[in-house]
Amino acid sequence: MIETLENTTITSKKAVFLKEVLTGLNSVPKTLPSKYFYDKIGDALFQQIMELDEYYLTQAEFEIFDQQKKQILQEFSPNGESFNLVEFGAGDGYKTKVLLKYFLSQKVDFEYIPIDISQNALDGLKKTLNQEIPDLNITPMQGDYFQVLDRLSHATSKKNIILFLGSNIGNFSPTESTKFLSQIRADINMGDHLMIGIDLKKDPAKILAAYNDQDGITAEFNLNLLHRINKELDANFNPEQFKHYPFYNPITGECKSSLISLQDQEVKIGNSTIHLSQWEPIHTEVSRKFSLKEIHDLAARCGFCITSDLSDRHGYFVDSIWKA
Ligand code: AVJ
Repeated sequence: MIETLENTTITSKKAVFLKEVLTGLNSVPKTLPSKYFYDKIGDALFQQIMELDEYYLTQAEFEIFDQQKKQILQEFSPNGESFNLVEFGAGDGYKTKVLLKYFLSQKVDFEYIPIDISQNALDGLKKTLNQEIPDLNITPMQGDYFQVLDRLSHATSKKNIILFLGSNIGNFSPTESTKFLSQIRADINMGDHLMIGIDLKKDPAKILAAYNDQDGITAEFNLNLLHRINKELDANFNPEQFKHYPFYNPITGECKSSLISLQDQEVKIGNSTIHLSQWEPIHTEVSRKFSLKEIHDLAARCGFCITSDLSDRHGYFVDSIWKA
């Protein structure tokens, strides 16, 4: 019985994946959804990306936490009140750990609630944190961000602090970000906080290098999408016939990644056949960069007040603290 249920879930997940891939590849221009980057191999490649010199985002946000953790705690808990620390898409916790350790050293009473769609990621995170920070009160929650948030804001009178780090907001279109952040605003209580990490507009060369590293890790990360489709959807992409090509538009702030077809080719996916012309792009990801003014407008549009903008010494990145 259980097996049947599980199989149904697996089958329908696969059906959704297939449908989204075919819809994207039948669009003009062709697109593939970036959320499918993150299978086991994609997770590991992103891990490697975060360690690259060119990928300044991680170091910048790490520096902000390391240098300004005292101020962050002061904003979250001015009178030492306890809170829930809810993180959306926690990943490996590399940056968050700085805050967790500091808060504990200051004897703050808080519960860390990482939320992720992937139970696998959460299990790994819980295991590492239990080893590294045994005193931490951690309650991972698997599921949709908003289900969990809704449960929390109704279940406790405790203050909620939401973390949405790493410039993950950059993957959303302007409409999607407004919708997502307004929904957070609607689900939390007066006085709750959101700390959002956002990559800033800067020298276009610096941005492009972050998405086109020397070692070709980002290229591998982008091409892994084709490998994954081959494995999971019975397709026959030849990844060698595609070139990773990122480009940055300083006006919109969009850094877009694409895969360019190196020749005329046909690809079979399940029962469908897709034609690609030579030099035809498949758009795979947007990583949008913001000006401070755009961040302030976004906060206002979604019903938040900004209480502070914390930046690294180069001014590459900002962790913006918003209050409901
Ligand atoms: C995890 C979505 C923030 O857009 O910078 C890194 C993903 N893509 N290199 C980003 C990514 C290519 C990353 N985010």
